[in-house]
Amino acid sequence: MFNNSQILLKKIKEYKNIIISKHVSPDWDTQGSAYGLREIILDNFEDKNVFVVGEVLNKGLREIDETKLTKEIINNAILITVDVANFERVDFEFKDEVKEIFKIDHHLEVDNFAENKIVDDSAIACTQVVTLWASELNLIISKEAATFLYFGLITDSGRFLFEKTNGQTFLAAKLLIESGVNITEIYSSLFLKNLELAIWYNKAFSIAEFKNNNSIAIIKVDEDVFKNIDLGEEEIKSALSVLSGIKEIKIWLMAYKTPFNEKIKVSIRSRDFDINSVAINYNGGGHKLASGAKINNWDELNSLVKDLEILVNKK
Ligand SMILES: [Mn+2]
Repeated sequence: MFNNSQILLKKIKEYKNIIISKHVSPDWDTQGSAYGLREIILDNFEDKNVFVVGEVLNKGLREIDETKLTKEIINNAILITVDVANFERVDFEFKDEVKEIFKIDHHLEVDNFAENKIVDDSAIACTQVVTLWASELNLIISKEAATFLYFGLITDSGRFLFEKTNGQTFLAAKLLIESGVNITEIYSSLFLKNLELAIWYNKAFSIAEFKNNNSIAIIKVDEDVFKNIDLGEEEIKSALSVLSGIKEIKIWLMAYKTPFNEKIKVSIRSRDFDINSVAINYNGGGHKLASGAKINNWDELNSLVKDLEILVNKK
């Protein structure tokens, strides 16, 4: 099914030392792919050293495996990158010093940094690619591996809501559930929020501004919010979701200034407008329907919003 399934198998057999790296600012898809693949390799192949490197999601720490690496190991290892399109986003200091690189990904192929790869840009998640690859080769997927992989599948697909969710996504979900994942536990750990976060979501909705006949909605967050609430940047940012799923709102965004950064970061979302085409003009970019930007001041936000209005009104 995938072009290079056998090559990846061959490479794993060939190398004793395997390093798996995530993308910078990890999410569950890259981390679930990395941990899931590590478990699959350890469960199916004898005598392998597998090192997962990079930042640990939500912990602000580096993976402990990084401390176990020596120059000798790195020089003789294969590096498998998961969920990373661009080489510069591979979160590994010594990525230039490994023997070879294999890429597993689901983003558009824009940076040909690995000679061998499995890239399926129709997949909603990288963990979908890892799961279907393992299944194709009849590899054992333990409950532990499946749990890591399911985390990525469920988050990148927005609980099977996003556009690219397809039959292959549900096939991967079926395989993982049959491997024993406890979906209730996973949903609780991902989606149960504490009261403070719920209160912030409520506040975020109440300060939203609506423009262009309600087709554009903006939540502006200044430094004071960060100083007065005991929530991290990711949690504060996640309140953007309170504006999703509302018929009138075609584009919704959050612009926020943290006390630790000079710039104002902007997260932009839409169901059907190519907001990325605007974001790239404001020091940003991402996906067609989910993108980000970085601006210098609140005046620039007005100009960004104007551009979004033009985008909406064009249709
Ligand atoms: Mn992903």
